[in-house]
Amino acid sequence: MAATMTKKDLVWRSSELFIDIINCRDMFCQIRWVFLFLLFTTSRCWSVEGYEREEFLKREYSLTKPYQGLGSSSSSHWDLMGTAMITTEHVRLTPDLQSRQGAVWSRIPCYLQNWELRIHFKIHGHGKKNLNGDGLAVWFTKERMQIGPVFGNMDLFTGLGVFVDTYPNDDKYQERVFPYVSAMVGNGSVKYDHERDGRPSELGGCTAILRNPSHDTFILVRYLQRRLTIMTDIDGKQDWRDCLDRPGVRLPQGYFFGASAITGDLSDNHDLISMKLYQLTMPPEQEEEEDEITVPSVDNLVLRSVEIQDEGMSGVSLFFTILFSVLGCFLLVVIAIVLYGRWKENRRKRFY
Ligand SMILES: *[C@@H]1O[C@H](CO)[C@@H](O)[C@H](O)[C@H]1NC(C)=O
Ligand SMILES: [Ca+2]
Repeated sequence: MAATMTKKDLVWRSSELFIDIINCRDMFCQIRWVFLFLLFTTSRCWSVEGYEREEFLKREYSLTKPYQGLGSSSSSHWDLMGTAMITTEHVRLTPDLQSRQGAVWSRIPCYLQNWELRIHFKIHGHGKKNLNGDGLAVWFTKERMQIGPVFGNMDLFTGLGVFVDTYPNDDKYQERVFPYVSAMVGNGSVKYDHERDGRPSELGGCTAILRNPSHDTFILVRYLQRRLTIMTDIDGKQDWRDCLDRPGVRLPQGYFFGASAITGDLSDNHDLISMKLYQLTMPPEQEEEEDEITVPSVDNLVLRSVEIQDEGMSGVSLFFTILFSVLGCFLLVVIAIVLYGRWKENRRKRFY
C-alpha cells in the first residue's frame, strides 16, 4: 500500500510540474523545469543509496505513541512482560530499582527481507557514572517472551541481539568506554558472556555516551542484503553516526522484534519511546535470489572463545613454570654443592 501511495504521489507532483512547464512562456523557463523534473525523478529513484526506504512505517511491527491497548487488548500487536509498564510518554522496561527485568515483544513474525528499525529510547537514573546498570537490548529472534539474564531476555537465543550495555562488568579492559553498543547473532547454542560484556561473541560496536541525556537518543538497525548496519544519533544533532557495519549476516525470516532491559545491584530507568520499522526495497535488477536461511549465522566470524583466551593465559603461565623450574633446579644445585662442601669438610674433620 505504501509503495502505491508513493507512486501516486509522484504522478501527481509530476503532472503539476507539467502544467507549470506548459504555462512557461519562454524557452529558458521550460528548460529549467525539464531539468528540475529530471532531478526530481532521478533523486526519487535508487541513485543515492542504492535502495529505497518506504516513507510509511510498518504499523504492525512498530511501537509508537499513544500505546493504546498495548499488551492487554487482543488487537494490540505487542505484549508486555516483567516490570514493563506503559505511561503516556514511554514504555518503561525497568524502573530505577534493583533486580528488575522487563520486555516488550511483537506478536507478529516479520517476513520482510530488508528492513530498518529506528529505536527512540532514554536511559536515565540517579546512579553516578559506572554505578548504574545494566542496559537494554533490541531483538530480532525466533523466541519471544522469555525472561532471562541477557538484558532481561533468555540466553542461547536464536537471532539478532543489539545491546546497549551501560555497565562494564569486565574491568580488565580499561580501553573500552561504556555505555557500549554492540551486536551478536546467536544460533541457539552460543552463550552471551555477561562477565566479559559479550566480547567473545560480538560482531563489533561502539562507545555511545547516552545516559541521562538532555535531548532525544536513537539507535538505527538496518538489515539490507545480508548487511547489518548500526548507527547512533545520541548527540541531539539529528545526525546518524556509524557504529557497526558487517556484511555476511544471515538472518532467517519469520522472527519477532522485541526490546528488553535489566537492572541488578545497579539500576537505571530504561524507557522505550518508540520502535519504528520501515521496509527497504532494492531496485528489481539488484534483488538477489536468496536461498532460504534456516539458522542465523555470520560469514567468517571467529568466536573469541574462552579456550583461546585460556591458551593465551597458559602460555604466560608456562613461561613462568619453566622460569621457576630452572631457578628451582639452579637453587637445588647450589644447595647440593653447599651440602657436599660441608659433608666433605665434616669427613676431613673426622679423619683428622
Ligand atoms: C552455532 O555456532 C557455533 C559457533 O559458531 C557452532 O559451533 C555451532 O555448530 C552452531 N550451531 C548450529 C546449530 O549451527
Ligand atoms: Ca555489562
